[in-house]
Amino acid sequence: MIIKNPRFEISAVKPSQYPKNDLPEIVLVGKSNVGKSSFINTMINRKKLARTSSEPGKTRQINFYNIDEKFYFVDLPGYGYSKMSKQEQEKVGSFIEQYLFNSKKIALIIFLIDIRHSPTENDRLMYNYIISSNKPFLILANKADKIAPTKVIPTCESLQKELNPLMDNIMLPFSSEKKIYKDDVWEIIEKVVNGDGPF
Ligand SMILES: Nc1nc2c(ncn2[C@@H]2O[C@H](COP(=O)(O)OP(=O)(O)OP(=O)(O)O)[C@@H](O)[C@H]2O)c(=O)[nH]1
Ligand SMILES: [Mg+2]
Repeated sequence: MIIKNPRFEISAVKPSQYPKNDLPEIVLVGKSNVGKSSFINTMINRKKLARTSSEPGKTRQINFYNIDEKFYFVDLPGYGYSKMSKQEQEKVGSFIEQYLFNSKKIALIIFLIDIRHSPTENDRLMYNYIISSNKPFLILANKADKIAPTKVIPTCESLQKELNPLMDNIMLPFSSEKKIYKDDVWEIIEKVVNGDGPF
């Protein structure tokens, strides 16, 4: 997909602030610091459209990026940042739940986990939520540049075994640093956005 005019549209903290149109939404979920905001920048070839930080807890609201009036990338806050106050963690958790529960336009959930670590307890909760939501999803084992290239595929497979023993979900490695698997992910996004059925 050739992207011409990606733009930040709105930061929302409640459903009444979500965009009021019918564009499909592709939402990024995952723990804090796993690379959700960076993923958006990578996909659209912009360094700083979505704000990122080496400190976890950067994204605190629900940010909608309008991609050429075709779809939205929805950047959610991450979960599980232990240094955030309990109150703030609860607030962020309720933004995530409220969005996932209320939005009728989610076309694809992109679930990022860190390729270097076993899924966390919160990752498992998110995985179970996604399965029960019945929405299309894709799991990405991010930061693949951080491990040896020969280990990328086997590590991705063993992570998938942990999370999805039946191995029937789609899980790919990804790296915003090295841009690996970017084309494969675009292919899936295009299918979803064009309503071309299962990918
Ligand atoms: N090496 C490497 N670093 C990455 C990759 N993706 C993101 N990062 C780095 O990880 C840090 C966190 O990235 P963000 O994109 O802000 O993470 P996030 O998931 O949006 O974090 P929150 O907004 O706190 O939930 C930044 O320092 C990024 O540069 C990747 O694929 N490889
Ligand atoms: Mg972020």
